[in-house]
Amino acid sequence: MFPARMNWSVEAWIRTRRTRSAGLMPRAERVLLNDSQYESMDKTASFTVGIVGATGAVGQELLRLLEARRFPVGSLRLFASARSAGRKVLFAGQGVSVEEARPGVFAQVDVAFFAAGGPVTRALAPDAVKAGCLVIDKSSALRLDPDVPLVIPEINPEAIRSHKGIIACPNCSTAVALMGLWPLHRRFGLKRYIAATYQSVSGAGAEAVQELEAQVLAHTRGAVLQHKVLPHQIAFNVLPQVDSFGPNGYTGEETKMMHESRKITGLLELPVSVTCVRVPVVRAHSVAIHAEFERPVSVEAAREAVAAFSGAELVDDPSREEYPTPLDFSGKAKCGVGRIRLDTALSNGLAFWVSGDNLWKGAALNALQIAELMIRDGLLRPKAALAAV
Ligand code: 2RA
Repeated sequence: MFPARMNWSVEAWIRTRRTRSAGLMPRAERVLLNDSQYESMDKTASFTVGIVGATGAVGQELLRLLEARRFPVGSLRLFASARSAGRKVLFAGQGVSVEEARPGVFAQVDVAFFAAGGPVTRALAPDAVKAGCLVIDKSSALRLDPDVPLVIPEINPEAIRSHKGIIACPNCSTAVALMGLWPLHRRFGLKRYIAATYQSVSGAGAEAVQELEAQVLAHTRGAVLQHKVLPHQIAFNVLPQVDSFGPNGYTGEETKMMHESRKITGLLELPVSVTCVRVPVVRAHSVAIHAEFERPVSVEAAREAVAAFSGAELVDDPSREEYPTPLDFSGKAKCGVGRIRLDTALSNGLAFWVSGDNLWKGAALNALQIAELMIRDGLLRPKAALAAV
């Protein structure tokens, strides 16, 4: 079993150049265990954990969180494309070889985190399920499949019980928005919401982060700013496009936010209209939300509801110019909610702002929290233990 560590290891901090990119590395003191299910997990069990897409940005965050949150890893299998096979990745002070992700590799794996995109999930998740491995999927491939629960543990934890081998995680902008919307829905009854996102470049992958950095550097040298990952220059700019456009003029990202919000909240007809915008921020997405509710609202009651919600941190003191920012919420388990005020255009309306880590709550952390919950509730057991019964 890998050694459980109390704090971040030095090795974890220097793992790759990618995670050393400015602003991409969260500060150590922000790695919190206090929402981990560790204390109530079965610590006698140890799991064979797989990560598909281990060398990508989300895969790397999963490794850091598995260690920081003391997930009971007995054995670790790292999978990636054939190109990355053979590379060594450091986990808990030991080098782990990356294997090619292909059918047949899941026979011994208890739980596999898929973070390699829709086509890989479609190609390999059924094989993993057949091998008795629980798949926790970050891709968008199966999120709206009625047989696949789409789960944010602070919102719809009960949904994990209906899985048939695969549990999906929401898109990062949906997750961040819902961490602000959910406590307000519980208090006032959500009727509709309209939002604009401010999405960091890490949402588009490590290459987009490098593109932003290269553009900033080129600008300081008076050189031409080139782009190939994002559709236009992102440095000193904002792009009202995340993902490609559909026939109705909305992008894939905007459509995901609408459908996923409905599925997770259970408000199946919820009217949602979103404009998704890429901004030159390295890490953590923000969302400006205008929401209408069934019942009368007040700023005080809204602040109370947010402060009482386990997934959010209230940062809302206009007199001291205090509100959440993406820098402050990079590497935080919770999402920050602030700028809460009465909406001047909606009845029973509130306007507010949420910032949250797209690579953590929007991806790796949410996936890990699902596994922690499954273990805590006795729904995930090592295959070896099951065979011995
Ligand atoms: C983005 N939400 O930020 C996407 C990543 N899934 O581009």
